[in-house]
Amino acid sequence: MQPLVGLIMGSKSDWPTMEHAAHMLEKLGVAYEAKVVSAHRTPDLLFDYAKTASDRGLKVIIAGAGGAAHLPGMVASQTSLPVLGVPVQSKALSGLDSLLSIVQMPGGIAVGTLAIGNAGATNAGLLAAQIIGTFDEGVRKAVDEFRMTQTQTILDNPDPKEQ
Ligand code: RP5
Repeated sequence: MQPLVGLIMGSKSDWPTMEHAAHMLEKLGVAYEAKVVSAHRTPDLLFDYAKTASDRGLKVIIAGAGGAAHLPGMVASQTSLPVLGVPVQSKALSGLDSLLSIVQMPGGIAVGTLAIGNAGATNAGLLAAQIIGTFDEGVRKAVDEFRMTQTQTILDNPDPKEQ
């Protein structure tokens, strides 16, 4: 299947976080490609990836990085596709460095910044699916069903002492 979402990250060490985005995309039936693309270690690859993304059929890019996390912003500078940034939780500063690096974009180049860590990666997958769902009926239905199931699961199990 033609990938619609590009799931990129600065390092293989980001995968335990970013796989949460992958799981959500898989759950919702969204075709994606996953790749390590580093702003600092492979800058030429970053430019090539971002510049060719739209022509290759991608509709959304999810970019996760930690520390001095320039990847989402630099990708956004090279493509008009929507870019969702996931701040990976760093060891030294618990991801606050990643968050601030990603969220504080100058006006004129947009990155949609998610929460630090696993929840942010999960929601990046969900938000990407919601964007794809604006033109793909099957994905839109999968998102609606996911949300209904989530709600019903809580309504069916309201006792916090029970598993
Ligand atoms: C960033 O530096 C990566 O996104 C990663 O979160 C962080 C550390 O990378 P490694 O040293 O673990 O490869 O570019």
